[in-house]
Amino acid sequence: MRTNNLKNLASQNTAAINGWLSSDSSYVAEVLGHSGYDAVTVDLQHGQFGIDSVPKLLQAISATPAMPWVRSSGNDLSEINKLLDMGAYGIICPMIETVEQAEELVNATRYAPVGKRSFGPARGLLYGGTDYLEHANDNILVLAMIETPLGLKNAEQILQVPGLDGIYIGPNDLALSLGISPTLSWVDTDLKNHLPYLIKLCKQYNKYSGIFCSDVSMATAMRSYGASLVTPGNDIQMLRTEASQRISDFKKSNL
Ligand code: 3PY
Ligand code: MG
Repeated sequence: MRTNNLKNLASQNTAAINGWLSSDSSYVAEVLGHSGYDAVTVDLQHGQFGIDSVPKLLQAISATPAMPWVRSSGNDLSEINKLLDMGAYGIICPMIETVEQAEELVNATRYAPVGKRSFGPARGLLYGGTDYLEHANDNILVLAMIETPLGLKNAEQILQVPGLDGIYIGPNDLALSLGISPTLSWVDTDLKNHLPYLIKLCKQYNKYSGIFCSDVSMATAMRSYGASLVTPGNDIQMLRTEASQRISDFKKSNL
């Protein structure tokens, strides 16, 4: 089976950098994939497209060195089965709050005897290789999103669920559900305690830790705490930031 480079990077204690695709464009997916990211995640939860767009986006990422990942829209066995069959090499599942929900996620992502993933690997087989079935359980990365106070409280137990590789932290929802405005910088809120706590907990249990970051300085700080993978913003955010910067730079000339 094609090696999951993200697992290799983690075993070498090398940071992985992840691109985030919110737009329904295989061209943008391909551009991100060729930009040097180790993985590109198709965001089916908040991206502006439905599941029917996912195959073309994964095909585009598969034509690049980046690993194709998907954030599912929820913790749904049939949707997650389909995303893996479409060739996702990593699954990030939003809003996991309890051990039971983490176990359901493992059931949706792992073949028996570990879980209840149904057989029909389709594009997974094309991208992964003919021995996909034999190695899929060990090779595909499965991360539970911790982004609520209950998830935060149960994180230590969630991390010990067999078959789960680790967690992916959603700082925006975590802030919102703690009554903190997500527009505030994490350093000025209680997130400055919660984020390092979660990342260090993953280290303690030798588990994978990913985190969405608003910018590169946050990504750098999260890596300094030991995060395995950082996502410094999404495609649309980068486009808008760069466009606004160019307009503002031009206007400064007053010509
Ligand atoms: C969050 O920050 O809540 C996320 O889900 C990041 O995409
Ligand atoms: Mg979220």
